[in-house]
Amino acid sequence: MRAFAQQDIPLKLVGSFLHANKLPGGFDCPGCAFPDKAGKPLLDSCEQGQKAIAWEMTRKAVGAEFFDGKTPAQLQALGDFDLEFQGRLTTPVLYENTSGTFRAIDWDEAYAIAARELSALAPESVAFYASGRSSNEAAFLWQLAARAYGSPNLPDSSNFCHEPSGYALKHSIGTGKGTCSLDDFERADLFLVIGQNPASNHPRMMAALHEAKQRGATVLAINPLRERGFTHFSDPKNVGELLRNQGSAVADAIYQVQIGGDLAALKGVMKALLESERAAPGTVFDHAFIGTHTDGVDALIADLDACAWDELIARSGLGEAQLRDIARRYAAAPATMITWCMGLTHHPDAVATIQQVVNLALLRGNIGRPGAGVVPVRGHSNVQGDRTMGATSTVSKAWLDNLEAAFPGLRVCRDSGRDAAGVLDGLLDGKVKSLLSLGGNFGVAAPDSPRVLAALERCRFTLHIATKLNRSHCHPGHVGLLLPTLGRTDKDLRRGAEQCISTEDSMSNVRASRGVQAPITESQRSEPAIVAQLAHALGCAPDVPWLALADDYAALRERIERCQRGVTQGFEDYNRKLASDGRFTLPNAAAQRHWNTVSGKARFIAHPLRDDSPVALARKRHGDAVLTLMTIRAHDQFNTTVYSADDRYRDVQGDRRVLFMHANDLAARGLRDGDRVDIETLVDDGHTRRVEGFTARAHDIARGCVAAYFPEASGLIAASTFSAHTRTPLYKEMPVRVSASIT
Ligand SMILES: Nc1nc2c(c(=O)[nH]1)N[C@H]1C(S)=C(S)[C@@H](COP(=O)(O)OP(=O)(O)OC[C@H]3O[C@@H](n4cnc5c(=O)[nH]c(N)nc54)[C@H](O)[C@@H]3O)O[C@H]1N2
Ligand SMILES: Nc1nc2c(c(=O)[nH]1)N[C@H]1C(S)=C(S)[C@@H](COP(=O)(O)OP(=O)(O)OC[C@H]3O[C@@H](n4cnc5c(=O)[nH]c(N)nc54)[C@H](O)[C@@H]3O)O[C@H]1N2
Ligand SMILES: [Mo]
Repeated sequence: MRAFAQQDIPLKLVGSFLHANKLPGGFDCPGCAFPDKAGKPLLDSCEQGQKAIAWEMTRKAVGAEFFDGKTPAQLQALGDFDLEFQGRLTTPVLYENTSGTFRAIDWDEAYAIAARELSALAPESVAFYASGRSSNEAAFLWQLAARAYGSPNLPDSSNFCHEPSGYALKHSIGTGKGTCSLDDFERADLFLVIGQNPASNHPRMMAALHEAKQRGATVLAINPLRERGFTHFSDPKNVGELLRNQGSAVADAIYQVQIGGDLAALKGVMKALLESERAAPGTVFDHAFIGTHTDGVDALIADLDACAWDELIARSGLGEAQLRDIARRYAAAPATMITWCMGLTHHPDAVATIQQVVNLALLRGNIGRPGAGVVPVRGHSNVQGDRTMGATSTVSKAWLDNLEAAFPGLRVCRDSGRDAAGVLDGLLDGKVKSLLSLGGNFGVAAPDSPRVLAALERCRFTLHIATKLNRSHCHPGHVGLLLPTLGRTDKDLRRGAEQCISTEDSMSNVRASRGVQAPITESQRSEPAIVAQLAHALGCAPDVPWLALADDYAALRERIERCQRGVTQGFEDYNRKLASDGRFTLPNAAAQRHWNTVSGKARFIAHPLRDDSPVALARKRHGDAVLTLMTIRAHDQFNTTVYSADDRYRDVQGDRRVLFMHANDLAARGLRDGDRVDIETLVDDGHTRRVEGFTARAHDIARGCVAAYFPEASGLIAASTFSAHTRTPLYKEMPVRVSASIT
């Protein structure tokens, strides 16, 4: 496999580390947030996890000789793959606009410069971004440092990702997390997999679906793209088989919805259910559940009655027969799990759509019983844990009170802070003057990436704590620091004692994780150590024993446990539970049918179909010229990390500047498969967004919809447009025009 060969890591070696991955004491795969099976994690390795591990475990290093004297322009000239391919970062690096070049420095100088810069800035002009790869321990210290310094601005990758899921679930069922465990995969009769490509992005879930299918469960995918993984899936543990693209169909059917058509599609399914229920009362809806546990069903029914079939069909792009087919299969299944990912969240109506998912589940009592539930499948391996640790812009008063109680003398900032959208605004209008990042690639992950990267250069100070070099690092502020950190796979020794960290997966399992190999150099530092040293150097909150906490993660977890009292249930005896079993599961109130909503019930929430999305507005102006663009992941990438330019499930080799189109949409523009095309965004906000020379590829995708890879197409996503309620970027619903390339 290229990813392994490129990293000078033999596949066998990665395998042997995975086999050492037993609890307690194993390590949590940094690949994705899908859980391991308790008791036999070593069986749950997968090709994508192995890639992520090999990428991090590489012995390739990038040091002083690479950086010294280089200008940002020289680094910017490298491609995304080449930047990370340099290897693991090993030395702190400083950029100053006075010299115009980077140079390696030592840690003491790095901390002193960070303290000097942050002291000179107003805390409200500084943002602390967290990507979801760090540990619970690092995330806790990150938010503590930000709040102790006086900044409430804690944007996180979740703002770009599952934010609408958390919001929608919190308001509908009172718990912002998924309600299922892995056991439910073994009991469900039907799986609705909506807006998700698990074969590439959550292969361990694919394995669970594969097993379910073999015992007779039904799997239905709702997706504009006929993703190959649903039709030809092999066991992800068997890399060889995957390479041959063989395997069996996991999905019984794929319903090729229009991009953004899920709200209408789900309404259509519920309308069909309602009609069946009326035809044979008591046979479809779970009246006992609805009566005891929910409110709002009458408003939902009125809304469904008010929707005309014609409109639901036109908006969803699915035929009435298809919608009735989903309804029929759903009504026949004793227990259904509904899972989704970015195909539902990166849209204007994301919250409304996810609340329809909940409505659908509630109609048949499909929450809080075996084999049933609603499951947002998370992205980054610890994105859920980072949130639980308070590393986000909105936290409860109880959390802030607890922080102050856990560290007597500490005063934290209590203002409401900027989320990622707020930070984008601030970067573009100059009010945010400094971005500090605990991992991630903010300038590339953000919409309007070229403008955001340029805004980073206007910052007074930027700081990145990272394992590998990426594009955001190549656009430093007037003063920029890049600090090399240990990753999940590295052994973490603090004062001679090996430390373990903890993470929380997509199903609320908290687990211990220990590195498996010695760090590549002694000069890298752990994330908790770097964050603690920064806070210590800054002199904020002298009452917090920053350095002592960074030397003993168990002591740090004792403080975390105190801060979770009355906020998150399940952290009692945090250290003991990690030490004895290596993992524990946080209770989920909604899964117990306790509804922490305003009404104390699970809520049916009806939503109208809207006409003001950017695509709808563009169609009013440009008619049929408008296509709807989604930006998606290839099989060989992890977010902005590009492992290779191949995407074998979509028959793409050596090219990432590709645009997938329906053959009829190509023909309608006089284009053919393989032609060069230019793509232009049709959002009327005074900015031109255009990419040129992409290769058009005829593909099995819904009419009117096109797909390109992120980050290559990220410059087309307008930062001026967002989802309702959560201001999540519209990475998968941009109006564009495609034309033959002029270049
Ligand atoms: N190997 C690997 N694993 C990963 C990642 C990675 O990059 N690589 N990223 C991680 C992260 S952070 C995340 S968030 C997840 C992402 O996991 P996914 O959400 O599976 O990733 P995307 O490629 O963004 O794919 C979105 C899917 O939604 C579909 N889709 C797009 N628009 C719509 C729509 O309007 N309706 C419906 N029904 N479907 C739609 C697309 O066709 C595609 O199949 O994966 C995580 N795991
Ligand atoms: N156009 C478009 N844009 C998108 C999306 C999309 O679908 N389309 N998806 C969005 C989604 S779902 C997400 S979650 C975001 C992701 O956005 P981010 O989380 O900001 O980006 P990543 O690409 O995951 O970050 C990769 C970098 O993280 C660093 N890194 C890796 N491991 C570690 C570690 O252990 N510690 C530290 N400190 N650093 C580490 C490395 O330097 C690596 O280069 O992107 C969003 N952006
Ligand atoms: Mo994500």
